[in-house]
Amino acid sequence: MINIPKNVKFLIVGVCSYLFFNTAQSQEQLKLYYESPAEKWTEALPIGNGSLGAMIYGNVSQEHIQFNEETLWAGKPHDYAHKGAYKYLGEIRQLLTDGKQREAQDLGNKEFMSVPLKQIHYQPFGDVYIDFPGHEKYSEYARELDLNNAVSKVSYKVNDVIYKREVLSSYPDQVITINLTASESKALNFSIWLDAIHEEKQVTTSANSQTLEVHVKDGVLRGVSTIKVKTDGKIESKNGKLSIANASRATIYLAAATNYKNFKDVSGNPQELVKETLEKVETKKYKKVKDTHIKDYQSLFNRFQIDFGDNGKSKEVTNKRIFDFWKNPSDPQLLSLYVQYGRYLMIASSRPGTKPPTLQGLWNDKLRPPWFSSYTTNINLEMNYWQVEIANLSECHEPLFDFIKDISITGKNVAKEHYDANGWIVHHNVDIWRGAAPVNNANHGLWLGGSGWLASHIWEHYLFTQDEAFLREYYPILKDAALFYKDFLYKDPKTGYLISSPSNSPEIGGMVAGPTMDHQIIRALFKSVIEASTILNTDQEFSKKLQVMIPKIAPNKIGKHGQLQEWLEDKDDPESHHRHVSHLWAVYPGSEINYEETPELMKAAKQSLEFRGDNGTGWSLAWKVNFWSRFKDGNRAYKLLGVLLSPAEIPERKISGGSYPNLFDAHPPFQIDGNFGAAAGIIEMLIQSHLGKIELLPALPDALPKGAISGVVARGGFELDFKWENSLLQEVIVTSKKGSKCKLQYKDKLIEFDTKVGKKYTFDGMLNAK
Ligand code: FUC
Repeated sequence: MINIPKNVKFLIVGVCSYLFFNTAQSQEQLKLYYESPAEKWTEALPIGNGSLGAMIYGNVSQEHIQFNEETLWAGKPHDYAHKGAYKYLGEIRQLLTDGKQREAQDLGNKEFMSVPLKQIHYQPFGDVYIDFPGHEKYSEYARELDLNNAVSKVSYKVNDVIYKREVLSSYPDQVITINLTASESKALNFSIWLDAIHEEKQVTTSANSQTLEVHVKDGVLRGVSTIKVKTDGKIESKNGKLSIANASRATIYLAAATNYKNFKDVSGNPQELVKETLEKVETKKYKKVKDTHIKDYQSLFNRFQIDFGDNGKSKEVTNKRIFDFWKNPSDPQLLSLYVQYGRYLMIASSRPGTKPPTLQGLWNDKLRPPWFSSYTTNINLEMNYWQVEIANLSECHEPLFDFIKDISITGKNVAKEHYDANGWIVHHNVDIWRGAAPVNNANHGLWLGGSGWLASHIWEHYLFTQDEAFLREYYPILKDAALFYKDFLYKDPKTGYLISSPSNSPEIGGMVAGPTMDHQIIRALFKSVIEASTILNTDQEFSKKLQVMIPKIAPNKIGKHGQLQEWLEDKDDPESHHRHVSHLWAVYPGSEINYEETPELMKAAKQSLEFRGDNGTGWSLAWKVNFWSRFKDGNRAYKLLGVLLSPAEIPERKISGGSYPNLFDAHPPFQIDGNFGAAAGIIEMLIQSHLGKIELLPALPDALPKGAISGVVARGGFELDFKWENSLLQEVIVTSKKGSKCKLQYKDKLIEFDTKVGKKYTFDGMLNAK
């Protein structure tokens, strides 16, 4: 049990009386807890406001807060398209038709790749250090991240004085705020300074503030960050540090900005931006900033609750819980905490006006981060957003739509230069300069599904929100994604089907003609454009062309091992445990393959997943949780969660994937996609709405016999609250946001009813109206 000093009262925020949650306790326990400071970055606790993030170590005698601002990247505005690459398209296709994969890849690498071949890195920004002299010996240490209010806290005792730290990143005030207090007056003495691991850096100190300027090594971006100290003690500037003496409290505001304005423009003035931000906030008291922050955060966070019960383990230290879950996965509250942590991380890294979370979200401490900490679009970036609609954070989807707007511009140029096609195309990776051309190596970089997959998020957002104005705004981008494939699809000389060539099934098997995944994505995209054009009463001609093409696209096929074929040819290796399971895209996140319309394909897809096995990298495990949920096998999904929630760094586990002590997902190394993807997967066990109806508890695992969820969102514009006991539905309330017709299913019972905007409809566990 964590030893929290009796007189440390953690703020319990106004938990409203949720319909199904009399459990202030289940809310109160939405915390990551530790009894010792972080030794490693993956033990530190993340905070963020969408653009400004930090990792807090909680060391006692020297606090370390490593921070990021999302626009500090290497590189400069750049057009990555390979001019005239399209001239080689026909030859590459022919080589593939002739079975000459090696030659096709060689030609691809020589004439078809991005210029330059690689994209560029996301960068760390800086570090705040705080020295507390005399705090080497301490007791009653506690460290936590409270998901109820997005505040990270540290408390401990030195010589009977209780010291407390709170750190938050405020979206309304655009600052990281550090608040330090001592329980006795004048007992707070510390010195604070900024530093960075960039070679080119400069620190200037004034009476009560310090400014760090950094310049990235390989690029044009500059970052400026200022800390400003407010205290009842005495501030002195000495030896490049701000020293604070005889205080009982101090508040430090940190603002940061760069000269990045957008992917074409780096004329921003970070000094000015930082100054303006601080001028607005520095007159405010900490309490005001904190209250505003909590109100803003809770306006998103409190919309959704999930409760699987609590067997007491929620009071234990988080790293121990992860370890115990590996040995015995019976800690239901850890699963609800995991879902809420996914929502917390989304609110912290994707707010209107900010950039989407990268592979590491907002959080990166390395000049050369794994995989550039960029946006990988052959699974990772999309997975980041799988939970966002269902978990009632629809606004947090906005940064992805802004991103899509950007790449529909750079991708248009790539469509022309590489394929002589209209519309826009994005391959498997994108950086902040919105590179859309194929990178790294033609054997995996030349993958054609990126734009189609991203465009599906526009359609999904519409399906959940029924927001026609949004659909109208984004229809041209959705249409142009389809326009590219309309021009690009190629009649396979061997089979006569329309196929995607050249491409690959993400990262397995090299360059091929006609990977199954591409065709699934393209069909789904075409269908969404056809439906959108009907809803918006526009573009009937174009819609007809797509309707004619759909049946000509190479279909899903069942191969000799009973598997869903990953490729046009029946060449799947049943021994392959590759992390990507791309040909099951149509099971999840797509829906073309399902039990009702295509039971044989569903069976084959399940066979393919059996072959891939139950291990995998973090995101791969998360994808499998979603697959098994769609296969309605909750116990198998739960088994995968057991792997995902086991300790990442225990060598005797001998498998990859898992979770770090701060519950960050381990690829390994840390990648945030698994956090988001598994949060979505847990919800997918409880509710699914991809087949024109809402199905309740479609894949409930035996390990979660009792629970409740509220504020969960279904396609069609519905919000639901429901609970279950002894693994049976007890009650459900449907709130209609758009007045659509509702189809609701539980086990074999399906009901259908008309709804009115804003009205609630209550049913018992047999779906009888109450
Ligand atoms: C894809 C995956 C890797 C990793 C990388 C960032 O290339 O195949 O596993 O997640 O993205």
